[in-house]
Amino acid sequence: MIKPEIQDAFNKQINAEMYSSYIYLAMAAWFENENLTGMASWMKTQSREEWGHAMKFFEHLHERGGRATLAAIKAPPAKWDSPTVVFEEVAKHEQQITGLINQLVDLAQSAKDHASVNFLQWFVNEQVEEEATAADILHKLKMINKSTNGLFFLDRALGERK
Ligand code: OFO
Repeated sequence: MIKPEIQDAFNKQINAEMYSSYIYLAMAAWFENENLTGMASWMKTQSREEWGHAMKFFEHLHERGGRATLAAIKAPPAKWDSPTVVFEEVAKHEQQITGLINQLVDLAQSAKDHASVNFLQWFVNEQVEEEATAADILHKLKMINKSTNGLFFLDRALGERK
């Protein structure tokens, strides 16, 4: 049976992952409006992945005899000044999520909840990838600066994400 303090913290993380899904969907809508359909498609995939992250916590809670409780999801922003600003926010957001995951690991370790420590390792690894991907796209956007050609090719490349 999962301890109440771990259950509470995991329920908060479900909300944080749902917010991630929501903000990336909002970014997808912004990119659609900017006719950057490759970036919109990348964001929709990212949004679905985040929903999947929330579901991993949901399933873990129920497998351990706990219960997922769902809270209201805060409204994300609706517009950004440029693709670079969007990806700056993605990078910052993922760093915050990494911080939350690390806090969960600390909590699970101090509660001696080995199953949760083990479960959280997937997220520790995932965050390394998430931060690296966001930094890489941001770096490319800064390299191409205001080149329309560069943006066109980056948009096409991001649209190839499965
Ligand atoms: Fe972006 O990794 Fe979950 O939130």
